Amino acid sequence: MSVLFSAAFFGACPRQDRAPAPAEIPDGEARLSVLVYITGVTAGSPSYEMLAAGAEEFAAGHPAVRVKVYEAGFNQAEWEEQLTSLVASGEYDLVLGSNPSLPEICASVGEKFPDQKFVITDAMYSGNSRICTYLYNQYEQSLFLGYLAGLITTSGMEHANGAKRVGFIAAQEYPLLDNHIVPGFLDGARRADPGITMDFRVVGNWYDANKASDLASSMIDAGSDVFAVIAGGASQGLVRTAERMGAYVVFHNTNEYGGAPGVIVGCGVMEQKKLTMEILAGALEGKIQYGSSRIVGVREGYLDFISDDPGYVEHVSPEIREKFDAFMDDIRAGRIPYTVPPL
Ligand code: RBF
Repeated sequence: MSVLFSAAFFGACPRQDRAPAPAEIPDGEARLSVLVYITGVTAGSPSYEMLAAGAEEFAAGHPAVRVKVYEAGFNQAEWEEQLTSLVASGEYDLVLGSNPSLPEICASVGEKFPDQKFVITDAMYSGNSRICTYLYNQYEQSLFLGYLAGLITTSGMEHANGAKRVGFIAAQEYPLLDNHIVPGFLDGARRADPGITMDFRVVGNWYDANKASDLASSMIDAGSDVFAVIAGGASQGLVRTAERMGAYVVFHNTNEYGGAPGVIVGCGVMEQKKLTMEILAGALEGKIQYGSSRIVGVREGYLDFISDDPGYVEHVSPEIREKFDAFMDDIRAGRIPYTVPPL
């Protein structure tokens, strides 16, 4: 995929069932049984938390919908086998998940169970009649968070040093991270100042906050003063170290300002809960377009920056906010040209 976006484009498992008594189901409303397949652990990973919350909220408002949330745990080698046995039960009309690596697993499971349907967010896969995907335009979110990081690292804000260096801590490398999230962040930072460099390091898993903390500490010593992090539960290690040593963090996907005021100084938002509820509404009405994939970003209403939180307003200098708010307005209006690399 290579699209110019300037104009118009484009473990163990706690189980939670919503099994309403048949009498509650309105006449004519189809029943829908949904497996929410969490590829990891829900707690600490906002994209999973929002997926589960959206599905449960939808089920709470629709007696005909039954939702089971299954946490597959961190052993990625087990995911396909676990999903296969869940699907083999024949209990679920729909498997709902959120992970770039899931479509391939679903395609393989679907070959054995041809009637199974899958909707996966945070992924791109088309041409399989059992699978529908929605990809968040993470290049775009990383672009604006990177721009904010670039403005801060080159500023006179309290913890900004003279090194013009930003840090990026990732749990693991995968195509969406390597091709969209990291390049978008660097692109954004360099729009603030082309001389900015980036220190990129990998934790090795999605839970080891101590390792993330050690990495952050050595990165701060090496000059990074503003960080991005895509590391699920491990992210908290960076946040605590940035708090202790004096550095800033911009956060993808969720409002984390309150977790470390004055340290987390910029948060994007991913409307995963909204999208989840829309998907289930579509599934209930039989309107999901299996085989298709859709990309959703700021202009489509699924990504944005949270600019009205005290964590931003009270802790980022007025000069930076003025520049960044103007940039966000341009992003929202489609006035910032950029090219999304192939995945
Ligand atoms: N993101 C999380 O927040 N927590 C996770 O445990 C997690 N596990 C992942 C495992 C794999 C194999 C891949 C490819 C991605 C994972 N992600 C996880 C990343 C997530 O899907 C998403 O890309 C990022 O959260 C950025 O939006």
